[in-house]
Amino acid sequence: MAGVPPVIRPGHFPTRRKSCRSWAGRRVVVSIQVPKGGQSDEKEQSSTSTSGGATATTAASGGVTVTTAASGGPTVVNVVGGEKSSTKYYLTATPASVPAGPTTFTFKNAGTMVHEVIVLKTDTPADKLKVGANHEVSEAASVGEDSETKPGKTKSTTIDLKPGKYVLACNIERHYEKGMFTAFTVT
Ligand SMILES: [Cu+2]
Repeated sequence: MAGVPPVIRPGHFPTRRKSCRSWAGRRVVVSIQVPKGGQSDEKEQSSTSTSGGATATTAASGGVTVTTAASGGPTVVNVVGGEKSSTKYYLTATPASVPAGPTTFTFKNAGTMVHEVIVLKTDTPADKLKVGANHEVSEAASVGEDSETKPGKTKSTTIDLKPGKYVLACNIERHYEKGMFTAFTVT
């Protein structure tokens, strides 16, 4: 019987002391800020992840790509180019055939030197273009290009393509001769 009161008293005193400190002490501010801060953080995180799940991610990954994907208009052609060796360069286009209309050529320079992509509208086979003394092909038939792009970089251009046969080529000196071209078709 004698042990019961002492147990209860200590329990009440700490409670009262906390209450008193809450009103009179500065520590109250700290104890209140912690739970509120935790709640607000959770709300911010959930709202950010919800809204950013699709929209923010797409926007951050590529401003140019977002425009084309969101509008649903231009067909996107991914062009990749670089060097296989010092004498053999390459250029690929995916897809290699698209329907007529606005087309975005996104060129990724996967090589170690500057490259470009010229879009030539010509019936001449991709590997039969005439090369000048300057080791470049004529750009008279060009309908657009992703100009000189540094290694690892990407450039995009949108061109309203008409049906026909095309050749994509890098026209930096000697690059076409080293195989930096590919056939392309618009239907
Ligand atoms: Cu090149």
